[in-house]
Amino acid sequence: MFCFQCEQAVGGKGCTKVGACGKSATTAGKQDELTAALVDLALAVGDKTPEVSTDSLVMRGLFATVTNVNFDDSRLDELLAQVRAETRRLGGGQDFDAAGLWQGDADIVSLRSTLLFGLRGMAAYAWHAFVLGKTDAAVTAWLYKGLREMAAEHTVAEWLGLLMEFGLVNLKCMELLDGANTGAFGHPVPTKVSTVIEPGPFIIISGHDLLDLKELLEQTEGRGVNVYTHGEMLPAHAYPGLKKYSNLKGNFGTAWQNQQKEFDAVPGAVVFNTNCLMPPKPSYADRVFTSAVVAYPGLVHLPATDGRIDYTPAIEKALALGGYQESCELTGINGGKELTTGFGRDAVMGVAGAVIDAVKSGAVKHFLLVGGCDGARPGRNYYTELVEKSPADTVILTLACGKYRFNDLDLGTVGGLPRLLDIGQCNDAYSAIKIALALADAFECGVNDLPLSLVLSWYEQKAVCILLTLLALGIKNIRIGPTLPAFISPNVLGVLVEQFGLTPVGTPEADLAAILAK
Ligand code: SF4
Ligand code: SF3
Repeated sequence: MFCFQCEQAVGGKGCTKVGACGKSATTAGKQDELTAALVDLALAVGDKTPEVSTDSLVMRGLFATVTNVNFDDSRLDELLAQVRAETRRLGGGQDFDAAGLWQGDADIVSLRSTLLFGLRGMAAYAWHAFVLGKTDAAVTAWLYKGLREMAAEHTVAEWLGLLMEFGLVNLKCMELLDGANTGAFGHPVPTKVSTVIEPGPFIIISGHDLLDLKELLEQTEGRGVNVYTHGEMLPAHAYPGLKKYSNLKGNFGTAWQNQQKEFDAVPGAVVFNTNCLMPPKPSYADRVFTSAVVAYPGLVHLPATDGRIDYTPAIEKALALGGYQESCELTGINGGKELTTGFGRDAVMGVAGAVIDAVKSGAVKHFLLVGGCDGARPGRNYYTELVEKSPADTVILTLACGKYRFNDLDLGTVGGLPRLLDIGQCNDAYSAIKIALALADAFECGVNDLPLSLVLSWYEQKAVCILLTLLALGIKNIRIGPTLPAFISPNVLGVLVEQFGLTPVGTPEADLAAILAK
């Protein structure tokens, strides 16, 4: 096997025997085959407009190869058979060799892989919008185009051009998902989220798919089963269309990489509807359920009819386990008990006047966007320390699961605003971009001239597509860590540093000093 798509790539180079994520060599091989089959399908589609069922297949096929999503070979076989059948129906063949994905000149492999991983991330976002009935022709068309490029020869300059084109398409995709989520559930409103687990049966839901959560809330309502969010589901509490359910209680645990510890012998059921699923420990494997694109051998996969998930097995498990006897007080990783979320673009722009006044009066000197994916590496304490050490006249904007490094800290207020503003999930990077553009507008300058610095953490392929969007928008001097992607070759890194000022994170003290001197 060879896989180097996430931040856990062994030795900072790649996983070759077994994935650090728990993916087997067989599964990795099947994911490569599936990717190659998707390239063949895209070639067979050519410039025709495919059917919606083909679009859905391409999104699910790409999504199934994202880190910590699908570990189940039989489901990958099913997808592979569907993709090949559709390719044959369109008159195509099995031409693209999976081995070709990771071979060739180091810089070309680097650039081509970056595009492929970005495409996988975007497919996940496109899928979430698709299940809410929203598609964008340019986004869907680019999924096919991007796949076709895997089989094409390009110069370094041409690959870089494609990455920038893709970054702008991914912005459209995040806009599409923003519209789908806010259209279905309203605009997020600032909301305090409890970390106390009440007595009685409960289900924990982890992932990014808000529609799946809504269906779980409907199916558990009146059944005596409470629902708690986990990981990237936390921002769901802020949506009016979801917070109205009285059985949506609070948030359980922290970011994905702590799940094997936090779910140990948990007396409730756990449902994963997207990444990040880790191989479950025996102490809780019997109570973990997967849905939609997520799958793991031996775990019950929730059945679905016309996309509507039947949560009965999880509900029955939660009722049988019975939950905690007494209230269970959990905390964040720093011991804090209160989480606040819901500072999406609508909420922040609603107080734009106060934000602008706070900057003009000098109460707020700098905005730090500290966000992205969390992970297991010890160096990720950097993000906690950076936020803890940032001065009282800074506002911290955050999003995605990296927020769990500091979202239980009490950072107080500045200029009448909370100092820590959780914008939402990783895809709400769209909201962050809108907020930055609105600030630039208000101060009549470019985003790069604002007192705003981006310090990002990355783990998997959704972060790759978001980074490409930020670069395509011309946003410069982004700091990225905790380590650089294994798939970025030294020469490609050189280009990113030179053209975009992309910088690896250093120490919290040195980085803060440099940022605040801006
Ligand atoms: Fe390794 Fe990450 Fe690939 Fe898993 S997804 S095999 S940890 S590089
Ligand atoms: Fe987290 Fe997996 Fe990336 Fe959506 S849940 S941000 S890592």
